[in-house]
Amino acid sequence: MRYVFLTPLLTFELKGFKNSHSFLYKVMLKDLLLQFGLIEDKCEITKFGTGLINHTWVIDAGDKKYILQRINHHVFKQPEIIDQNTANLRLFLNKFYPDYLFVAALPNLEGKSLIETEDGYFRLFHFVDGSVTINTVENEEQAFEAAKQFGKFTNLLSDFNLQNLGITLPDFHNLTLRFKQFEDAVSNGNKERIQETQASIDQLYQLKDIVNTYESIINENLIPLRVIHHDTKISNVLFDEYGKGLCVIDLDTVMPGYFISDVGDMMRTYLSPANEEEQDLSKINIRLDMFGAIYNGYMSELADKLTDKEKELFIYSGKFLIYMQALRFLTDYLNNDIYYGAAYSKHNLSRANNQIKLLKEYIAAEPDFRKMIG
Ligand code: GN1
Ligand code: MG
Repeated sequence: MRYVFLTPLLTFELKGFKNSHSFLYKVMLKDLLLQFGLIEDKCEITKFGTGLINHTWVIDAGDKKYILQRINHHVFKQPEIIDQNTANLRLFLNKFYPDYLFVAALPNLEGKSLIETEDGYFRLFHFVDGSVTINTVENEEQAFEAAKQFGKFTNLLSDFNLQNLGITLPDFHNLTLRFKQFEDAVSNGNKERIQETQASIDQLYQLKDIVNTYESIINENLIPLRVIHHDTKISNVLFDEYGKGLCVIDLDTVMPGYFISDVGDMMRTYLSPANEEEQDLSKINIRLDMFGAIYNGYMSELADKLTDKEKELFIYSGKFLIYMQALRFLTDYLNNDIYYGAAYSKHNLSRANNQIKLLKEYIAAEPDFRKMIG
C-alpha cells in the first residue's frame, strides 16, 4: 500500500515525523519539547492513533508519558479558539465539578498551552496514568461506558454559558451546507469521477429527506443548543484498567451544537463491527445490542435533561450523521481527495460506499430500534 500525501501539511508529515531520524524532525521536536523542560534525546517518540485530521504522538520521557498533538491549521483555521475554549471549560469544571477528570493542555515554561512553531501549532498533554484507549467497540459495556461519558460531559456542562464557547470549525455539522458542497462537487468536480460514481451520487440524492428533516429541526428551533463534543468515536474515551469510562478527550471540536451530532457519531462508529475503512461491504451490519447500550449509556446521564423532542429524534441522529459522513467522503472524492487524503486509489469512494451501506442497514433496522426504546 502506498500513501499519497496531498496537502503541504501532510508532505511535512512524510518528511518529518515518519522518518524519525531526519534532521528536520530532530531540530523541530528538540525546540518544542525544551519549551516544556523536556530533553528530546531522553524521550521515546511514537506515532499514536488513527485520526485523519490532527496528528498525535506519545512522548515517553522515562518517568512520565505525554501526548503531543499537532493541530491541522488548514482545517482549524483559528487554533487559538480551541485553546480558549479548553481554558474556559476547565475553569467551569474545576469550579463546579472538581472531581471530573479534565485533560487540559499543559502550559510550557512561559505559561502558554498552544505553541505556535513554523511547523504548525502543537499542544502537550499528560498521558493519564493507567488509562486505556480502544479503537473498536467490542462489547456492550464499552458502548455503554462511552455513551455515558459523552452524556456526562454534556450534562455537567448544562449550565455552561455557550457564549464562552467559540466556534472552532464553522458549520462543521451543518447538513444543509454539507449537502450544498456535495451538489457543487457533483456539478464542478472531477468529471471522470462524477461519471464513475453516478450510482453512489444517485443513492445520496434519493436519501435527501434526511436533509429536509434537519432543516425543519433548525428552522423551527425544535431542539436546544448544548455543549457538544462532535467526534464521539470510541478512541476519544479514556477507560480505566477495569473497562470503566474515565472521561472524554480530543476536545478540539467541542462547540455549541445539537445532541444528534454526538449520538449520531456513536451510531456511525459503534454499531457496525467493521469501520469506515472496510472495503468488504458484507461485513457492515448493525449490532442491535450496541444500539441499546448507546441509548442506555447516554440516557443514564441525560434522561432528565433531554427534551421530549430530542428523545423523539434519538433514532434520527444516526441517519443524520451517517448520511453527512457519506456526503463528505463522496464530496472529497469528487474534489480529488483534498480534505481527507487517500491512501489508495478510490479510497474516499470506498469510504463513501461503506457509509451508504451502513446507512441502508441502519434504516432497515429502524423498526427494531423503535421496539427497543419504544
Ligand atoms: C475526521 O481526524 P478524525 O479522524 O478524528 C473528521 C470527522 C470525521 C472523521 C471520519 C475535523 O476526524 O468529522 O467523522 O474524520 N474531523 C474533522 O473518519 O473533519
Ligand atoms: Mg477529532
